[in-house]
Amino acid sequence: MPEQWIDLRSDTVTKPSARMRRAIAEAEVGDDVYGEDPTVNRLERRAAEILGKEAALFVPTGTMGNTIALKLHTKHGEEVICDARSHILDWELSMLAWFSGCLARAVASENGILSWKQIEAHLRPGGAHSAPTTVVSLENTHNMAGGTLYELADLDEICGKAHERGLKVHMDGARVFNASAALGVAVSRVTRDADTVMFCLSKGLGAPVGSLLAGEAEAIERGRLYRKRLGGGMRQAGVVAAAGLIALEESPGRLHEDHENARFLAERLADIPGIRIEPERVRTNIVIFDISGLQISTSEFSRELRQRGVLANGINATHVRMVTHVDVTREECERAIEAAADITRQKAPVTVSV
Ligand code: TLP
Repeated sequence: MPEQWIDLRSDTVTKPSARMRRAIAEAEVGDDVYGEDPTVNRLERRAAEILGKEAALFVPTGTMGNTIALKLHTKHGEEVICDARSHILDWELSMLAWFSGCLARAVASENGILSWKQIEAHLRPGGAHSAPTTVVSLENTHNMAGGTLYELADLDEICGKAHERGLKVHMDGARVFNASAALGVAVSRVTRDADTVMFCLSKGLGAPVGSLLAGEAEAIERGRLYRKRLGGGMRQAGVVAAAGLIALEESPGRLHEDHENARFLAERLADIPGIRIEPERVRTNIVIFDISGLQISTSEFSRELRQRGVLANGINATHVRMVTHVDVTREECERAIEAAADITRQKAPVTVSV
């Protein structure tokens, strides 16, 4: 793929920085399945510290982190409450059913963010006729709702009430550092009351590979066995963990730039006839806009963008997603907007006045 493409498909597409590449080359390694990789051990300790948890486990992907977390908190035949557009429900190949033998109780929400009231209405007590709810899974930020996030007061209420009811709370925090940057609080404040938190190094933080699952030491120790069962025992994984340590150090402080670029994209897209988006709702790095006002499909829109050097995908028949990250500049966002405007000039329905 030519270097000059403006790649807004996801924040997963970032390439490791020069510092990360140096750290990769110089990483001290050992066999992590024996617990002997010093770089992985450092990364796990550092991640736990930053999130304010007892321990953390390095896993290859966010999907594996979520899968292990939900397994830790459930037994076969239970229910997990989540928003209806959650990643765990729509994009993880039914791992909740496949690995944990549980059902997702999907709760429809307007912006991906659940309230305790909505959760409470869907709790199942268990007994002769219903499977019990045992976990609440919160996606923060919420990917398919456009990078939306939980306000701290709502998070506190959900975690407090869930714990009173004996439920566990898992946070799919693939982009929890984006939530923390948008709220202007330490990430440990955002994750404080969740029993487990998964976050990705390989999204906004810009590392090439890896995610962490953090929680109580006892749970994380059990999680290590599930990671092995899932094929995630990675041996000399210090080579990738080394980049993760740099990502934790250098990336959280720059996420506001991605958020500003996303807001900029949203504001300019909103001005284009046929495109609909409410820019003030864009608070982190994901921009999802409605192109149903144009007479073309999202796949055709993506194809047209591609012909103009811009990569972005449709998430359904009517909406397109653009994600900002460390490898897109403001100037490239401007070019992406120009490409979208150019398509709409050619495709927008012509209004004929008589
Ligand atoms: N999201 C990817 C795709 O899978 C859609 C992306 O491009 O945004 N939780 C959330 C909220 C995510 O957005 C993702 C990945 C994951 C979990 C899974 O992470 P990976 O891809 O590392 O398994």
